Amino acid sequence: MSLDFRIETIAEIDSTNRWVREMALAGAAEGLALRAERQSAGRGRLGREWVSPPGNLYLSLLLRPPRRLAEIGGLAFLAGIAIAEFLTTILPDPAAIRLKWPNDVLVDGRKIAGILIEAQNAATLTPSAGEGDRCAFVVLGLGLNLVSHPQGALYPATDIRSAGGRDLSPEEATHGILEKLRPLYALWLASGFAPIRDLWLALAAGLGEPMTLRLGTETLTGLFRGIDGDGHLQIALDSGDSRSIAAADILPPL
Ligand code: BT5
Repeated sequence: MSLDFRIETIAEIDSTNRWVREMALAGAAEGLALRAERQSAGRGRLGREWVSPPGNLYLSLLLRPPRRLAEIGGLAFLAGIAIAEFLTTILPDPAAIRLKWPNDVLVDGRKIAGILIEAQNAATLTPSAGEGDRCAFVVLGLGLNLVSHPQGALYPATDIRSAGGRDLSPEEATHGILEKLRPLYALWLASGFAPIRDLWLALAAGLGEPMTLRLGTETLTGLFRGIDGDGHLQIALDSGDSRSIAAADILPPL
């Protein structure tokens, strides 16, 4: 099965994720995509900002996978793999490209791309229809730094030009990433998260190494043990316990 994307472009918008979500609520079909030249209010996770000047890639895709909400987190891993695979065709040193849990792509330990998955619960849209925890749609947003990156972010950043890659336009990057994403999405639909997890682990940064995690006001230190079948991070704590973490931030260095 192959998914065809219908890519619209716009010079400026607050957030491509916000717009695609609005179109989805109005009934747009799977495959709608919006690319903006810049965003005035690009968003990250947990209400954070995504710095979005002209020259970089800001893209949001509308997907309608017939899946439960609990399974949707797998798409963030899948998107990271797609971006990493694309970057191996662009950057001089493929070994420098790594994935950081849950949703970042790193080059030489610096964040080059971020992914924001926003899923809509079908039951909220049609409360009487007995939808359980079915997903009505997902907006998969991705930002990839092509020619510039912000300074002073919590996690150090980079861009393709700074990392020694060749100059490429946001259009070219869009097509290159979608080409990698299509077969991965088909694989996920057909076989679930297990093969995605394997691909992700093969590209993961810092496996088996010390890590620091921030969960709200709590800080955890231990060894990064990988991810489980739900995409939760596995950490072997310095205290000797093991924990499985659904959501947190990894602090540098990883
Ligand atoms: C993310 O959040 O990494 C998800 C970013 C998703 C952006 C895309 S762009 C198209 C679509 N439309 C949207 O409105 N969003 C999506 P998070 O893991 O929370 O990381 C955010 C943090 O990364 C910020 O708090 C900064 O520290 C840092 N940051 C912000 N802009 C950055 C950039 N351009 N490059 C690298 N790091 C950045």
